[in-house]
Amino acid sequence: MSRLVIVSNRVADPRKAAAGGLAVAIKDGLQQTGGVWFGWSGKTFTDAPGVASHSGVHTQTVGKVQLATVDLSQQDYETYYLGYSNNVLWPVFHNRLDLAQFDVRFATGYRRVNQLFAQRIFPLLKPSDVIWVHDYHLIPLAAELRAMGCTNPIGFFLHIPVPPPLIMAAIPEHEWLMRSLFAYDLVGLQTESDMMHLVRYAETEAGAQWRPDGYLRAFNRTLRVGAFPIGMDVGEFASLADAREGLDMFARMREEYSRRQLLIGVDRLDYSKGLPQRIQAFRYLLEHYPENRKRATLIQIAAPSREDLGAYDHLRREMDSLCGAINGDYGELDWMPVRYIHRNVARRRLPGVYRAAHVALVTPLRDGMNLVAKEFLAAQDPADPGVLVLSRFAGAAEQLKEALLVNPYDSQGTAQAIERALTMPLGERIERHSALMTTIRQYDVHWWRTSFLDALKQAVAQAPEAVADTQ
Ligand code: ADQ
Repeated sequence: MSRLVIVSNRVADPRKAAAGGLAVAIKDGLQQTGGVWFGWSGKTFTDAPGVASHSGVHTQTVGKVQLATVDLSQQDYETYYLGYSNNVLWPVFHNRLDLAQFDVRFATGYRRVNQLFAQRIFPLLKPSDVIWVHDYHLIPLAAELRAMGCTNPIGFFLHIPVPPPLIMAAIPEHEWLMRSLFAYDLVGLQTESDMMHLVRYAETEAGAQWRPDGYLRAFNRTLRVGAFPIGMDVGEFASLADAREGLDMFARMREEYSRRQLLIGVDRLDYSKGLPQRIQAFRYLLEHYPENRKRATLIQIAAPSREDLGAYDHLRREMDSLCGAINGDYGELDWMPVRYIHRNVARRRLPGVYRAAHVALVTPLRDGMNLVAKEFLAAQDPADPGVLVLSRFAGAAEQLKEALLVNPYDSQGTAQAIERALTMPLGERIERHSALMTTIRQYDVHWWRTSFLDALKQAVAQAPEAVADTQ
């Protein structure tokens, strides 16, 4: 069996349980075949420009897995990570051209760190290794590896959405990015609509030919493209829910909110997650459906995220102000409409919190998939499940059709859906939940990993010229 080499911006220690669904999936895959997980250590050092390329590899072995990391110079952190990854690619891919900061130094740093990664990974590779690269930080990595003579199968999975072609074309380096993608053997995306955006982009901007069997031909390369919606580890989550802390949390929440109907939101504090719009929709609900006053409480947990970036600081202040205003305007001595918690909640507590909630509000303006939606469903009591209100702009909406789908920009429509969720009869709740569970069980994280890796093997077997073309 081939050894798996995972490359992602950050590496999670497989021994730590807090890591979340993706880390679980990757850890499982690595432990089966043995392998390497390579990424940035999260540490930076201050040094002269460009010195990052001299950072050595730190290695640590955990069971059959070798963790290999590099440090980044402060300059690379600012240009590659904050600059190009999170001030260009993240906003543009989430349709927020207004927040993008195009700066040629960012693109240079992005390329430099991808080269550094390639230089450090290449000597670790064995001829039979299969390489799986993750996410927007590392789009050009395969091209850099190929330039060094790497002929291993290389797959790429993009966790965030693909924007419509014209929005993609606003990135000054879009042609270079796209050409780089063709150095992979397989590009996996979250949804069919992401796939169509990529195919349309490649057809219009690069004259690519799309074969209905899932292959794109351009730049003298053949690239397999497919949708592999990421799933969750339903079993792992169920055992967390049944563990003592999960049960304790559930009991405490149910007791605390015994006279209320609880709504829950769990997100990173990110402008893609539609948090201000969610508070506005909840405000609309209290205004126009007054029976919910003194009854419905929204707990919004928003984990701090990318705090070194200005757009996130602005969002934080906006949320403080919106939550303060709704509580000031509607709160009573014995009831506050919104409990806003700007902190991370330990993963082992999440199932209890989800299960105590009657309704989950998962209303991003744009999201690759959104695993919170799936986790909420997996944590419910099948005999008395809560209701998922889900943005149609989350990748998860393509699969989770039995949720109440909303347009998060429309506060009136979202408020109506919340009202419907709060008053939904038990029979309908059970029916919807059971259909949704069938989907998330079938397309779980193990399905995601194995179907991606099988497709990668197949892509290499069926298009042998793909690797040869780049040499
Ligand atoms: P994220 O944008 O981080 O990920 P999401 O999928 O919603 O989004 O969450 C990932 C994990 O973080 C979940 O396991 C969730 O429980 C946890 N989490 C989120 N907020 C939390 C909080 N406040 N406290 C504790 N835990 C929290 C990117 C893409 C998504 C895609 C994932 C996986 O943006 O669209 O679903 O990758 O591919």
